[in-house]
Amino acid sequence: MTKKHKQNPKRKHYEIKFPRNFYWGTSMSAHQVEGQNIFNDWWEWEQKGKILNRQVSGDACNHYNLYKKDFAMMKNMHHSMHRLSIEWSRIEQTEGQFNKREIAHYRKVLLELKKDGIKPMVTLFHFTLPYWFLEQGGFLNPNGRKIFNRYVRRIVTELGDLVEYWITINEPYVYTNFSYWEGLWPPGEHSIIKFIKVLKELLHVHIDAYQIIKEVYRNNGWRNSQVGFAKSFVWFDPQNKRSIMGRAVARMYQYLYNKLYFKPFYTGRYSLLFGYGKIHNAKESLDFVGVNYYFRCACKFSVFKSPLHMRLHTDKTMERTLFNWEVFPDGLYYLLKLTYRKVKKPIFITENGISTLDDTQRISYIVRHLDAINRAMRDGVDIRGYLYWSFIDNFEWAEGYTQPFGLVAMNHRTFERIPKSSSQVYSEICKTGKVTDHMISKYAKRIKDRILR
Ligand code: IFM
Repeated sequence: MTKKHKQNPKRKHYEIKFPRNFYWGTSMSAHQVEGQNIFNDWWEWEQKGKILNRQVSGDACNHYNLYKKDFAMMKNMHHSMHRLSIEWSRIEQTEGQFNKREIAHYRKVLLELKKDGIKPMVTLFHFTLPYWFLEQGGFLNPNGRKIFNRYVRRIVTELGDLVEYWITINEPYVYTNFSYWEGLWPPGEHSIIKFIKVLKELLHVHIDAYQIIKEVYRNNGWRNSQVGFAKSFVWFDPQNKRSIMGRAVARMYQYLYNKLYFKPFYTGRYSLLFGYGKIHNAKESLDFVGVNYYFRCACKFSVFKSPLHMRLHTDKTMERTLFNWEVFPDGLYYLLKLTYRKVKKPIFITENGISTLDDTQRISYIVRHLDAINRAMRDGVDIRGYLYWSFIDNFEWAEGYTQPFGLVAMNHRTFERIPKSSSQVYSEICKTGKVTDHMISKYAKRIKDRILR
């Protein structure tokens, strides 16, 4: 018998168990799946040929019309939660005029989820803006927040009785980085000053939206609402562990990218990039943290490269996705512990996923990340649910339809949904709340080796 087995004989059969009330499901956003979102800034941008291979979102996954079918599939896959976004540009096609038909559409969507026993988590801003709003400067406009607040108040008043979980903003850093620093997304700016300005403004956008949601719920006597925002997290390591500059850069990004944005929510104050001083209401404006995690970045010293640009420097020997992102589940474990220690709020994994043509790699990715989440939970981190990105292959922003993240594939001509084998394995996990010994042995052997060690 090997030393390993002598040390830990009972651990030969191993499974990863999650609590009974843990939420399981997937995440999507309106523009990426609905189709024909003709009133937003992305639609405009796409027509200018800005997307890879000059693709356009077009009919996307036709989810706007096929949502019932998609939810029925989710139900069959034992999902208990689904994250979706409301497309502001449908609701307010012209400034100040709210479209009743579109509001009624989203009510039907939410009622359908309810019928299927799937809890919605609703995002208010997921990268797209009404075109008229962008033309007025978007969130750089001194009145921008007020205009957004009006939309928030209206939508929460109309739909709040059907929603408990709200995400105010999706990935503020990713949005501002690509839109205002790297210029790859509308409005295509290259300004660090605007990047910081919008990023700071989005802090206030979140705080205002939080307060509005609470007020609307109070006024209507509705049950408690849970409000958070979804932040993208990246694990940063130095490319060369012996380089002092590399280590310093990795630490700096770790701080600027993963920690800084949360500081106001536990200190009530700004710091560094955002200036100094108190922020009104910040400490009372977060019920949970949405964690979006995909990859690790290996940093080396380079002046004024944006943080997300760093990923281009990653170590070539590591496992990659089709997006060229480095797979690193331990990063999620570290970030969950680090965030919870500071912020002390419940966490939802609001996005985690892989674009790959190899579905076995997808299953392995899910299993390994669930192991990382489970380890963090065993270390005391309060994690309430896991939402895989994404239910179906969809429109991946500047990369168009070239990044298959879905558990389900789609025929772009007929919109037929074609479940991949990962959807079956994930469905089994959602049904039982367990990653079985068989799954670990088959898809993530290294986890088992670690446990037996
Ligand atoms: O598709 C995006 C999503 O809109 C936001 N988070 C990352 C995903 C994959 O890139």
